[in-house]
Amino acid sequence: MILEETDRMEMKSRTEGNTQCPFCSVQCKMRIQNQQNPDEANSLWVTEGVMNAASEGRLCVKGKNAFQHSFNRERLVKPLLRKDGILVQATWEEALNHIAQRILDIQHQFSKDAVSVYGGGSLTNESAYLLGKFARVALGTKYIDYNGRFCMSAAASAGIKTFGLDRGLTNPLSDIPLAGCIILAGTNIAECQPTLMPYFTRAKDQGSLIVVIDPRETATAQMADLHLKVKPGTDAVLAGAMLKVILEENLQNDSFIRNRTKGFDQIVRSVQGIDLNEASGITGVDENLIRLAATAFGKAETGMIFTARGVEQHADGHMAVRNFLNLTLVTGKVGRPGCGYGAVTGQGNGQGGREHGQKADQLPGYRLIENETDRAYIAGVWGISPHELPGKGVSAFEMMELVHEDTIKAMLIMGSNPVMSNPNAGFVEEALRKLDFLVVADMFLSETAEIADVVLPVTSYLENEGTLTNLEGRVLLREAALPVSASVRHDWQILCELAVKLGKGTYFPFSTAESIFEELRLATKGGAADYYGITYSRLRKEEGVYWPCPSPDHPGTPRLFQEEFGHEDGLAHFSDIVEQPSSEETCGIYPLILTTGRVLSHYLTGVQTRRSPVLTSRDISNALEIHPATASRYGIEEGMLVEVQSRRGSFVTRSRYRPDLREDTVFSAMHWGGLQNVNLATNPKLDPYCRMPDFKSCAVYVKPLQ
Ligand SMILES: Nc1nc2c(c(=O)[nH]1)N[C@H]1C(S)=C(S)[C@@H](COP(=O)(O)OP(=O)(O)OC[C@H]3O[C@@H](n4cnc5c(=O)[nH]c(N)nc54)[C@H](O)[C@@H]3O)O[C@H]1N2
Ligand SMILES: Nc1nc2c(c(=O)[nH]1)N[C@H]1C(S)=C(S)[C@@H](COP(=O)(O)OP(=O)(O)OC[C@H]3O[C@@H](n4cnc5c(=O)[nH]c(N)nc54)[C@H](O)[C@@H]3O)O[C@H]1N2
Ligand code: SF4
Ligand SMILES: [Mo]
Repeated sequence: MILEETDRMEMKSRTEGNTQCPFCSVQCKMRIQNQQNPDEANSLWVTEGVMNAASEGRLCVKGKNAFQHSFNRERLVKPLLRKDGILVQATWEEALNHIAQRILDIQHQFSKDAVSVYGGGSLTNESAYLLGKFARVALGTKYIDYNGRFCMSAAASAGIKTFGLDRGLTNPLSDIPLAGCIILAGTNIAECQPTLMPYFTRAKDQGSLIVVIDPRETATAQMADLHLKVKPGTDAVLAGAMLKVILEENLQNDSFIRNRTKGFDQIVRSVQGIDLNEASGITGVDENLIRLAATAFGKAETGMIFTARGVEQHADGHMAVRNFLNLTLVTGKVGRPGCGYGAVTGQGNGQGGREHGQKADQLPGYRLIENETDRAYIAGVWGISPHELPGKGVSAFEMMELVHEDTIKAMLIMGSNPVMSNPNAGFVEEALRKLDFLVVADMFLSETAEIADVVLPVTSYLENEGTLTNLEGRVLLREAALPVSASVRHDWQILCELAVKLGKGTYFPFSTAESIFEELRLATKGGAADYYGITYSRLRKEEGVYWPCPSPDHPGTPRLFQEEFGHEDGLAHFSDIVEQPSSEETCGIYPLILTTGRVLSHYLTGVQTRRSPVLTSRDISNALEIHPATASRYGIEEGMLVEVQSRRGSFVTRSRYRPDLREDTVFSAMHWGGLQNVNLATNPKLDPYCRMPDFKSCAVYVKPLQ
């Protein structure tokens, strides 16, 4: 697994290039340069931010040090094949032949659907698009889903129901300082999209009032004028209570409601049932604070609401977001400068990754696999007959359930580490071990790759050209900063080569990322996420283009819904208010609520950031954040080793006192595996609308281990 000397020399001989950070959805542009220090691989390279409209030249500590994992000695450089129980190096020819043979055997023995595909939001648009096509055309399986199910699905489905269209931010980032009141609900921008913080501090300098809704006093909450320390899992109730206040205080925007929405009367009826005092009891937020936040938002001329995973990763995440969207509609704060909604997208290509067919029910451009017109259109682009297109599959976690039920026998995972990132991870690891055949394409031997039958080494962000769509819906071209070492492949190349081996090569004739993008343009033409007007040459000239962009002379759409919403009637649709949380109940045995999330220096399952010396030295292991009063109740001292046990499983870590945390809540990050993996405890209960698991509220007990 050690990088071969020839590859190391090849990398050292390259000197500089422009690229984009491989991590979060801001997609900061940067320049990487080799300082020609021949001895130490990691000290050779320096990065600096490059000026562009989203990050304005800034980089956070993760982006600055991302190159360290790309040059890490543990980078995979050869395919690995399991022989006699051990992963050994193989040639590409050997590995791809073996995969094709096993896939054909399994499909022959069981069915086409016995082989499944699991994608990710780090893949470029080109690879994500091709993965969807590969599943439907080369494999003919309906079972494909991706890690965005755990990330964006609640906000995406809520946006579609309310606005008729889902795009992370309805407005460009430059609108943020124009907002008179900003609600940040379950989003920790300061640690998760750090280079966006100046947009919010600029807003504050211009007099904006900032409301943060988070059970913890995060670095983001520290800039808030009002911090609502909500009990995890109760945001839907909180947003409903805020709506009640806005209506009671007569702060609604009647003309907007009349001209641009439908369903308001129903809302008026359903808020009548809300009792502020009761809502305060459920959410743990003082009634007065709820009133202050709601009136501030209602009275402001302009305002924006942002939600992220704190609100969305619950079994009622979809409805919780819709309740927040009701607030934007009732006050008429959407579709104009400084007025809009943002689901703060997570992964580098979390936005584009969710548009082009990695999702079980989806075809490119947000087309639907169950819609006859959409099927016919895409079948036409792909040169197959519509009846050859499989139907709708199931969500990511449900695929794991189908493995346990023996329906799915094989899986190809590209750009995800589900052994760590799925809820109830013990059950998921069991599923993946049970598969007849598991293939993982990754840069490293991740926790999931370790148990695979074949591991395929892929290029990193430094070598991989392609487009990514940032949280604003702005499509960006990431050039390859460095040439590819001969021994690794791009994700899309792997798919093309495998398609040939499966006898479907004619549908995958691509030799460059751009040639795939050309087909993607066509496939999205006329769809909701329309990329038809976007070309590589435009992306090189302009600083990215916002979709929808239906023709080459169209300027793109930075601000959505200025005149019409995405529904056929052109209106936005209010939704019913939720009055009760759906999270797991605490009890005498499991008295505390565990919520999970992130820290600044690590990224997702940490496969990349734990291999960066600078980043890993900032946070070497996980911690359980706990209020000192709660800790003393359970005999836990600061820094003690503790076990956190839920109804499903437990993880072990050290305690960290957080006097600013709610006393009924503990928090831990998701970046560490093995015994430290929080997902051994989390709840796989799925949201009925979008199949999002309840990552952010499960009942636990905590006990000291020393
Ligand atoms: N440093 C870093 N940055 C990242 C990532 C990373 O792993 N590390 N990952 C990227 C990805 S893929 C994503 S999806 C985004 C995630 O970005 P965020 O959603 O901002 O990150 P989280 O830490 O998961 O959760 C945000 C906040 O929600 C709070 N929270 C927990 N439960 C609740 C609740 O019930 N209600 C409310 N209102 N708040 C709650 C947590 O205390 C936390 O501060 O970040 C992206 N950026
Ligand atoms: N408890 C808890 N669990 C969570 C969350 C939470 O807040 N709490 N958040 C959820 C969220 S929002 C997300 S997005 C998921 C993410 O969880 P995962 O889907 O597991 O995401 P990563 O950790 O980024 O894993 C990506 C893997 O792909 C590899 N990789 C990176 N880039 C590429 C590429 O271009 N090609 C290929 N082939 N491989 C690549 C990396 O090395 C890594 O091994 O986790 C979810 N799980
Ligand atoms: S992690 Fe996000 S904010 Fe930090 S440099 Fe990368 S893209 Fe920018
Ligand atoms: Mo995410």
